Amino acid sequence: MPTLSIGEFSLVYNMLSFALAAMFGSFIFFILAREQVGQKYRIALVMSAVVVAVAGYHYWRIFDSWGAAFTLENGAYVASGKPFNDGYRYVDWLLTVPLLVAELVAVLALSREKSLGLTARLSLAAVLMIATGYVGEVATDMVTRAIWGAISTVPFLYILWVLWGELGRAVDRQTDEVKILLRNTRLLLLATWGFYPIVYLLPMFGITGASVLVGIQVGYSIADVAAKCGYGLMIYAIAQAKSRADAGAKA
Ligand code: RET
Repeated sequence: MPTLSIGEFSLVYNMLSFALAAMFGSFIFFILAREQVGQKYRIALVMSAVVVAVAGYHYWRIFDSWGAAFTLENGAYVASGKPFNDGYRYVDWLLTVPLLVAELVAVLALSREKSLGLTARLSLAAVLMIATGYVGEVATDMVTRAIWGAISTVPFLYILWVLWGELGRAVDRQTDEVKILLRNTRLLLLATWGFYPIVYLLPMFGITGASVLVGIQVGYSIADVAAKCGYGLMIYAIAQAKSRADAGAKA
C-alpha cells in the first residue's frame, strides 16, 4: 500500500461515507415509495431496495477496511499491515448487477417467458463480466490486467447491446412521458456502466501509487451511487408514469 497524504486518505474516507449514507437513505426511500406505484411495478422497487441494502452493507465493510489499512504517522497515512479488501466491491456487484438488470426488465412488464429469458441471459453475462474483471483487478502486472479487462468487456458489451435493443423496442409501445423516461434510462445506463471500465483503466494511463488507489475508490463510489440510487430513482419514475398510463387506459 502506498503512503497517503491526509487529504488523499480523507477524500476516500469521505466518499465511502457519502456512498454509505446514500445507500441507506435510498433504502428507506424505495421501501416507502412502493406504495406510490401500481401493483405490478412494486417488485421493481423492492429490487431497488434490496440493491441499496446489499450495497450499504458492503460500503460499511469497505469503509471499515479502509480505516484499518492505514495508520497516521508523522502527518501521513502509512500502511498498517492489514490489507485493504477490494473483494467486497466485486462481491457487491456480483449480487447487485443481476438485480439491476432484473429490475429494468421488471419495470418494462414484458411477457413472463420473455422476462425470465432476458433476466437469465443477462445475469449470466453479468456474473462472467464481474468474475473475469476481478481476476484483472487483483493482478499486479499490467498485461494480466489488460487481458482480463478485455475478456470482461465481451459480456459487458453483450449486456449493453441486449438492454439497448430491448429498451428501444419497448419505447415504441409507451406513452410520450414513458418514452422520454426510457430514453433517459438508456443514457443513464450507458453513462454509469461505461464509467466502471474507465476507472479500471486508470493504472494503464500511467497513473500510479497513491493517485491510482484514490482514483479507483473515488471513481467506483461515484459510479455506484449513480448506478444504484440514481438508476433506482429512474426506475421509480418509470413505474409511476406507467402506473398513471395504466390507470388512464382503464378509465
Ligand atoms: C470491469 C472490469 C473491466 C472491464 C469491464 C468492467 C465492468 C464493470 C461494470 C460494472 C458495473 C457495476 C454496477 C454496479 C452497480 O451496482 C469489471 C470493471 C467492462 C460495468 C452497475
